[in-house]
Amino acid sequence: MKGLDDRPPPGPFRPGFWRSPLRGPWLTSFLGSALLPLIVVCAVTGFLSHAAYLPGLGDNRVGAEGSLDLLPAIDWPTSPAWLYALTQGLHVACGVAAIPILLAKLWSAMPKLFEWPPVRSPAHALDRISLALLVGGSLFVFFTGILNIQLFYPWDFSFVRAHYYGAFIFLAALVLHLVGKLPVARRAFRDRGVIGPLRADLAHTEPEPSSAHTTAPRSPAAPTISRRGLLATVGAGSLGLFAIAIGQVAGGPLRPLAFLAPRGRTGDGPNGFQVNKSFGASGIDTGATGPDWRLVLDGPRRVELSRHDLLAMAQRTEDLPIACVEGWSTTQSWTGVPLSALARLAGATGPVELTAQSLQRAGSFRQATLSAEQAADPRSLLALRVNGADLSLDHGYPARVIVPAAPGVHCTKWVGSIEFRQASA
Ligand SMILES: Nc1nc2c(c(=O)[nH]1)N[C@H]1C(S)=C(S)[C@@H](COP(=O)(O)O)O[C@H]1N2
Ligand SMILES: [Mo]
Repeated sequence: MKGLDDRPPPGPFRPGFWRSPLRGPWLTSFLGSALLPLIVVCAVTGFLSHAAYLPGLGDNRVGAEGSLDLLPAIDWPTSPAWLYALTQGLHVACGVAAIPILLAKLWSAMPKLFEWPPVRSPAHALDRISLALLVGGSLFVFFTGILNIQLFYPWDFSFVRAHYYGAFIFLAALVLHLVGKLPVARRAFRDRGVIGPLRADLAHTEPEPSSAHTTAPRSPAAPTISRRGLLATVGAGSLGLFAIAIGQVAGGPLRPLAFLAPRGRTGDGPNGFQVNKSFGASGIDTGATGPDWRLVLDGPRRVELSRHDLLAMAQRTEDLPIACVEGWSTTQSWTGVPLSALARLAGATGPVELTAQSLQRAGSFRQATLSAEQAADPRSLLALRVNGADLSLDHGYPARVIVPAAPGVHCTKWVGSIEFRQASA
């Protein structure tokens, strides 16, 4: 008889505790293979979003001054205009679609979390630490992401920074995990076939062979669902979530599918599209946007313009999307004065960066910096009108910035002043 000390504690640490006949290396490998492409899309588009926020320009960077930028800055282009709508729409839709697969995979690998003895060797210890970082990291990035797009912030750390650094921990653990598990998956797919177990209906659902250190059960119960039944349920959940998330980006007939999106239309008419921060929430005094409002241009020359002055300048109309980091986007027809014309009016020559400052006194996003390329693009506007009507207060009246391909956060509303600076490049 074994000594008492060798016996696992009762409950989930006992090998006989886990009885689902569906669990095993094949199921976990299959779910992992389905999850991986979604994670790759999320990682690539996530880092692109970081680049689009222009970390090289202080005011838009991920962290506070002096925080770590783990990736080199790249110049975010202004074409095609829907670039950020696409990359961030994919980021959010693939992230949301990954959740059912992630949960199913955690369920399938659950016995691994209760291995006994907890550490068998130094290699096993490393394996378990990387597993803890993988499970913790994946839950952290996916759930902070979901809560963020639902506009729920039950924490007091910076979401952007935590999600960004969390992603590095998660991806590093994932690489270690892949290196370790690739042989396991190859063996499972070789022995059972990549889709072999999907052919079995409930009556023919057999447990995978159990041996030490696999998740296949020692004493399997009778199946209550086939593997294909389980995977069809998970897959339908994943596809359904993808569809309702992509409706926020695709718009048109797909838009009503996004019924769980917290930012809906705000009624009909030219200004009836999503609002991020409403005028009411901005804390701006209504008087400040009235006839006395002046736009201050701060460059080699200081210029003050009324809305009337701006409307008397040459107007340009562009169809451009607002594309929010939350994954929604909406293309509207904006009319106003090109930012490059305002730069010239302020006496700027050559490439200039600019910072647009809102009338807003408090809160994030009340100013944004644009690169020289963004400021020079003739489609970058200080918009005064949208879809043929004056901007509504909620969409930034008297004037707002709109820039092709940039994240919505660069499109400052209720602009009070624009500062132009010689670009360093
Ligand atoms: N002054 C100000 N401008 C702002 C914001 C803000 O909070 N304050 N939010 C930004 C963000 S994050 C987005 S996505 C867009 C949304 O524009 P919309 O509300 O007109 O759709 O406005 C941007 N401009
Ligand atoms: Mo946004």
